[in-house]
Amino acid sequence: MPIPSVVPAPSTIEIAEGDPPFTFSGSTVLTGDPDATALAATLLARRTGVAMPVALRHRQAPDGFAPNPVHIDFSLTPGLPAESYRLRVRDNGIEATASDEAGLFYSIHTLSQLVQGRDGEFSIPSVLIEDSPRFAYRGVMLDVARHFHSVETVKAYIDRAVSLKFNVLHLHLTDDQGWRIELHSRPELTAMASGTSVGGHPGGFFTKSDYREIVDYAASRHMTVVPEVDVPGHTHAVGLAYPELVEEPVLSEHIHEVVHEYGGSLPQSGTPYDGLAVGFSSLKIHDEKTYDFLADVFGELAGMTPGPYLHLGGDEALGTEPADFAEFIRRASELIADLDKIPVAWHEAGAAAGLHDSTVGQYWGFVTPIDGMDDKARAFARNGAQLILSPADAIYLDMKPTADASLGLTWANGPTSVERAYSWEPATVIAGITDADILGVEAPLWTETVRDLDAIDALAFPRIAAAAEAAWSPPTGHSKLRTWDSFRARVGRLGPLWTSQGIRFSASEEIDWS
Ligand code: TNX
Repeated sequence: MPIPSVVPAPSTIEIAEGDPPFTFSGSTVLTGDPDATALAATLLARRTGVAMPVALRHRQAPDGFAPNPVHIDFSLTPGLPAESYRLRVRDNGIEATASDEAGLFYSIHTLSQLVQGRDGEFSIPSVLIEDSPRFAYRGVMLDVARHFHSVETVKAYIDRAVSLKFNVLHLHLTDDQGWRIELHSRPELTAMASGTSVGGHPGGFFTKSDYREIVDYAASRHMTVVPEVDVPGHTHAVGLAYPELVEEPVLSEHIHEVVHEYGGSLPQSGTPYDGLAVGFSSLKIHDEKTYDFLADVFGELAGMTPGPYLHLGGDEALGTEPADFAEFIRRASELIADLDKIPVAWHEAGAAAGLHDSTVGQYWGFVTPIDGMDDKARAFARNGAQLILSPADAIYLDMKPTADASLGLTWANGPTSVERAYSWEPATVIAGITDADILGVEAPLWTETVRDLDAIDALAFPRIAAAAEAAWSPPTGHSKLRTWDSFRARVGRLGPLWTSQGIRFSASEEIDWS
């Protein structure tokens, strides 16, 4: 069977072997849904160099155009599930149908991937694809706290992610090293705590209008933004602006070890932190001023965020007593629920009695859980809420891809090969957790070592495609395409498309790039 170069693998694909392919010619016109035709014109022209006219009226060639043009037609028809589409390619035309704009949007990305050829000779094999997502939540996370990343970079990452059918951008907006979102209720945060990044590199922050620009850009690409304000730990930067809200840094053995390994200085009250250690900071748990602060921050963020989720962090509060942590998580999650948002928290919050029942958990343990992290994750499901799976030894995109890579970390059993990023199955990570308990899959990219878009690309690609397949495609065993060998063959054919999109992917030796 010829290799259909579609990633993530579609639910079903029939390749009409022997049938002539669709070829691009001067008489191809794009017809139908206006948004879809406009996007298809842009993406297909970028890939093929062939500019195709968009017909103004449905199924009609533009004036003065050759008779009997070959159509690529996009239409909305009721009947398919959300985000799903049907794509039929024949030599005499292409038809894409969906029940919603998101479905048509994804059909165009599939079409772009199917284009084969070079140097003016481009074709698309005759296929029939019927495709639906496995999970509703398909996320990528970008840490803009350890190193700040501009609106332009975030938009570029959105474009990359949506082309692999991701529909959530989780922005890690705050951490020990900086506060990256302007809030009118707490102006000191960005005024005092956004100036630097890891390594003493320049910092930055999003103004409220920058944030709106990102939210709107994402929405126009069928993507929801989930903002994270990480509390009660990861809050050293808060202390630069509001020293009365934070505890003294806990200088544990772990902190000394990290400083020894990576350099940098020990965290110090009132001084920006530019190292790589975690777990030394905390908001004051037993002070009402802390909850006034959270009410301001989450309240304003909720008003700026059209999506349903607010992420409260909750990870690695290493210096906080369990009872204090539980009390804090109870109040923070309730506050978010009272704002009519769904709280999201890293899996540690599952250990907190009183966690609001609606809180979605994000699991960052390993594919084979250790240290009881699976117990904490199961607690969310027991509450009747769902889980997002981000197994760190598979889809933490900030792990080194190879031992000699200059970028990336290694703590999660790194380096992480493309094969390891691919070879895991969501429903078997946490015993007792099945598809019904899983909201989705998210691939985080922490940015301790990541300063710009080239570095993002080099770490994310191609492993981000493995995460996309876990999030979108049928489970392992339910499709012939869901094997490592099929995946690497399909990914190997995406190099020219990725290059045409400006993606500086790592040409991993595990893949035969064609
Ligand atoms: C762990 S896993 C973190 C982050 C680091 C990351 C680096 C989790 C929720 N927190 O604070 O940036 O490792 O890989």
